[in-house]
Amino acid sequence: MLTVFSPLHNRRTAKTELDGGILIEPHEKPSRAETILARVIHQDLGDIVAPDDFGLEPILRVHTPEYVGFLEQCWDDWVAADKPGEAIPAVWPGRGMRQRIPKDIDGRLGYFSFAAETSITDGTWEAARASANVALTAQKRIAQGERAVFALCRPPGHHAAADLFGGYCFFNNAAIAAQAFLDQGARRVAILDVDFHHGNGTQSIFYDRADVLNISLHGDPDLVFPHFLGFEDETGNGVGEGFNLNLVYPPDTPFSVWREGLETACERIAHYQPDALVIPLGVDTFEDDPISFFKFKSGDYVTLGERLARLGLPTLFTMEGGYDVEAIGINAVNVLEGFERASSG
Ligand code: SP5
Ligand code: ZN
Repeated sequence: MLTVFSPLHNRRTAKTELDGGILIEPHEKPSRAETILARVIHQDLGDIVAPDDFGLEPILRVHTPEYVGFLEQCWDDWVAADKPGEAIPAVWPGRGMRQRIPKDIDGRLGYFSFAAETSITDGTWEAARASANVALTAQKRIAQGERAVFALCRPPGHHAAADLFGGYCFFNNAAIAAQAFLDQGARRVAILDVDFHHGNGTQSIFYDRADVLNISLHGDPDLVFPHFLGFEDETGNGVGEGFNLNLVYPPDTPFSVWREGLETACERIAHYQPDALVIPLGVDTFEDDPISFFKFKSGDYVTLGERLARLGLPTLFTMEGGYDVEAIGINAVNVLEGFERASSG
């Protein structure tokens, strides 16, 4: 399987994540992508290519111009305002307040975010752009005939909405790639999000639409991040009614239980007959993940990849979460190797 990777992910090296009332070293750190890349090489998964630059146009198909402009400017505005640390939102347009974009950088940070764990730093813009280009390059390769491509995206994307960052995400790489398929003539695209967390950004981007079937399996948002979206009664809106599916699971869920939901998801996708499949791939479902509560074992990821391959669809994997850095390479590449084995066999 072809992998797309950009060393520019290293431009995002935040020093702080707000967690438990203190600033910790971020869970979402450069060694995540480097460890996955090392495993791709070690296992001889296939060629590794650098991304092309697609400019802002395909990003603006998913994100608002105001948001994109904010991300580009944020760090400079923060520095110009003489702030001592990294850019962290601390105030939001809560219930009953005005939904307008303020001039002040503190106001803008709150307007364009839904969580405070994700700080913006020097280089975040460049890394987020590179990550979107990684996904778009994978999309282009699939459009040119590749069966499956691994977009080794960092920073991740599935929490980012049209005009919100948070959950370590800035641009929604999976949504940008799905929209690119549609803009190039695909009639329908399916998204199957297997990260531990609900893909709230992806859901909100496509919630009113029938040309994208969005499915997410995740930890119960009554108990974990993103807390305010991802419940099973969210099924889509308007013409999009019936084209969003959330399957939620409690603490300590093993793969043997989760895979029943995977089966439901695969049946829905087969029935939908999409032209392409996008898999936001997080391995924070792992038993040793520091911020999650599922109990997947490394071998389970091979089984997951095998099942996805049996859908027989052109498939684009975007890297999302996974915070046990020691195991992240083995677990992510296990999915891809399982996929390859079931595709050729
Ligand atoms: C892409 C992705 O997986 N994003 C996840 C964002 C999670 N953000 C909230 C993290 C809260 C961590 N609380 C940790 C408690 C650990 N003891
Ligand atoms: Zn996650």
